[in-house]
Amino acid sequence: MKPTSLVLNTLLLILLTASLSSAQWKYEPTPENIKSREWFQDARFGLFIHWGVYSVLGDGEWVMNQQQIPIKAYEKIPAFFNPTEFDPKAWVQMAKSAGMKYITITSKHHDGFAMWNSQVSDYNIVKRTPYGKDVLKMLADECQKEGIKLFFYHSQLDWHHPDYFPRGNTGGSWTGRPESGDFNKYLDYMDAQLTELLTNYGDIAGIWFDGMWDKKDADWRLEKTYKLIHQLQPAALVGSNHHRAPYQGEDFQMFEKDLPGHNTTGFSSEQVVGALPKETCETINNSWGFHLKDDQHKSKKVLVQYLVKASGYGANFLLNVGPMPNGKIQPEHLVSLKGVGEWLNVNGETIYGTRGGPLTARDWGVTTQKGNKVYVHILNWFDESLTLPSWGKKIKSAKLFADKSPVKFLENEYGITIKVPRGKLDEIDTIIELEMK
Ligand code: FHN
Repeated sequence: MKPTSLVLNTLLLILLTASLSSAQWKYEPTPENIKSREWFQDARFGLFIHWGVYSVLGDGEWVMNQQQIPIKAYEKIPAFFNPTEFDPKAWVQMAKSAGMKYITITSKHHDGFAMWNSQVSDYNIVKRTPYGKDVLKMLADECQKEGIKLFFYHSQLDWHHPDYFPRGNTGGSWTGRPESGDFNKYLDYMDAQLTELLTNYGDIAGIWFDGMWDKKDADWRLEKTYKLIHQLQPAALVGSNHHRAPYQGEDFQMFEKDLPGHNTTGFSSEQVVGALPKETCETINNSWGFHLKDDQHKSKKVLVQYLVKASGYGANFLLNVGPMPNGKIQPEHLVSLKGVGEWLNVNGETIYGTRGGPLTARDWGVTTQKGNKVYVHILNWFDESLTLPSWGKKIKSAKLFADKSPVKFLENEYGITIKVPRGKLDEIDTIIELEMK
């Protein structure tokens, strides 16, 4: 029987309304969310943790794809993952001592393995490993106790699920998955696992998505997933490492291994710096997941200067460690984190609660600001005087932050010249505190 024109018109109207409503979706963050964004920008420094069964192989978190390990073989690895020395208390204390205010840990990376007791799939740490404990629950409880906020990194890209189809640029036929599948069924699965993470683990500060770049033109149903997150936890912040301008529903913009607006890695060619709170992430050596041979451990100076530069750009710094399969953090990284914490113990006032300074970044360094204070962070300067362009406000006083000793300054048509005795220059960061009138 031919459908009447009424049926066809009605169908057309439904389709049109649906497409219009999604095209017109305007995300309005809740008051709780706006409050979270302020907290996030004040926090400035977080710990990124990439931890999964891949750490058993000690070859980074991409080992499944790089070695083209079929799912049938990769599924043998969880049986060797037994992190008996995992101590959530020690991890949280390490983060706090480093001056970090939040932790972002991988709940599921691209290998599809759930690091929590998922009821949606038994491909998880409780059901498939001899360790058999829900490490995310253990960490969430400790974070709650210690006042450290917890984000979950969640990979949209999945090299294990059969319905992640059509596949993208990675996790190809070598995985052994069928040449068919229903992507929306996979997204339902992803939403179901996100619901578990946002229901059973207390207050979650946010979701850190990654992997859209694997299928750039796919319909990732962001509106549905983001609405789900904002309904389950209105204060939770959503971010996604898609290297594009932020989408509706996102609450912060992330930059990977680059300061906002820079593109040293080539990841950020399409990325426009938006008005949302910003965060840059970087590895403590050269690897996200545990890598046996990676001894390129960044120095305290490099790490502190990256944190200071990020703050100068009005961005947070999310510094990554990749724990070992026994649940411990590499000793070299414990030392590095301790060093950054010691620096923040002395200079944290010029970082926490600040916003990007009145001057854009310069070769010599950056500025941060808080109230009527401007902090001039001289990172790379050897002369005894430095002239800054005026930003339209007069200086009331100037002092060396380190010892509060007065700093001479001159304001004239050329700008603001400050004089720093060579003997007081600090090889990591010479901070001049300007109090504005
Ligand atoms: O492929 C991931 C990678 O494993 C890691 O998680 C980083 C962290 O920013 N993000 C992707 C690479 O851009």
